[in-house]
Amino acid sequence: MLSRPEALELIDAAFAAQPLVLTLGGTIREMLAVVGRKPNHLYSLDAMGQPLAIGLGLALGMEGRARGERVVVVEGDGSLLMGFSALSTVGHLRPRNLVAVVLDNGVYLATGGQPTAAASVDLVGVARACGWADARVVASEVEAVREALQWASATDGPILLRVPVGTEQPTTDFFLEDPVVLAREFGDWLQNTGAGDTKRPAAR
Ligand SMILES: Cc1ncc(C[n+]2csc(CCOP(=O)(O)OP(=O)(O)O)c2C)c(N)n1
Ligand SMILES: [Mg+2]
Repeated sequence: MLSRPEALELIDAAFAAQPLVLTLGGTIREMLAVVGRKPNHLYSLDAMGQPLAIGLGLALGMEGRARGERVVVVEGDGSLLMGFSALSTVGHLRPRNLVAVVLDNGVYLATGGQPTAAASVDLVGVARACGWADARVVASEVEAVREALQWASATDGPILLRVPVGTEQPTTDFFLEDPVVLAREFGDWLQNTGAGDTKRPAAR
C-alpha cells in the first residue's frame, strides 16, 4: 500500500506545471513536505467538500487555453463524500480538462481516524453514472499509479482516479498561511505565468 506522501510525489511529477487543487490540511502539509511550496498548487485549507467544485470552476474557466493543459483536483475520501453533489455537476458539464484523484485512506484521518462511508461506496461507478468520461480504481503501487496518471493526462476527461493509500500520518511542519494570500498567489500564477512554468511570481 502506498503512503499518501508517495502518491502525492507521483501526482506532482505527472502534473508538475499544471493547476492543482489540494484538499485539506494533512494532504497539503504532506505535499509541502514532499515537493515544497509551488504557485501552481492551490492550497484549499480546511475547505472540506469544496475542492472538486473549485476544480470544476477552474476547468471551465480554462477550457479555451492550451491543449493538453489539465486541472487536477487531489481530494480525500471524506471531503469528496461531503461535497458529493459536485460529482453530478461535473458529469453534467463534462469539462474535458478535469482530472480528480481521490486519495482514499478510508478514514477522516485529520480528526482521529473515524471510518468514512467510502468503504461501501463505489466511487468509480458513481462518477460513471453521473456522466464522467471515465473513472478507474488504481492499484496502490508506484507503477500502477504512474501509469494511471499518465493515461489521465492524455485522455479527454472528466476523469476520476481512486487511489487507495495508507493511514500513516507523518509528522509535518505547520502551514499557517492566510488563505487570501494563497488564493492570490495561485491567481497571479494562473494569469501572469500560466501552466508550463512554476516560478513563484514576485511578491507584491
Ligand atoms: C465543513 C467541515 N467540517 C469538518 C471539518 C473538520 N475536518 C477537517 S479534515 C476532516 C477529515 C477529512 O477527511 P478526508 O477528506 O478523508 O481527509 P483525511 O483526514 O483522511 O486526510 C475533517 C472532518 C472541516 N474542515 N470542514
Ligand atoms: Mg480520508
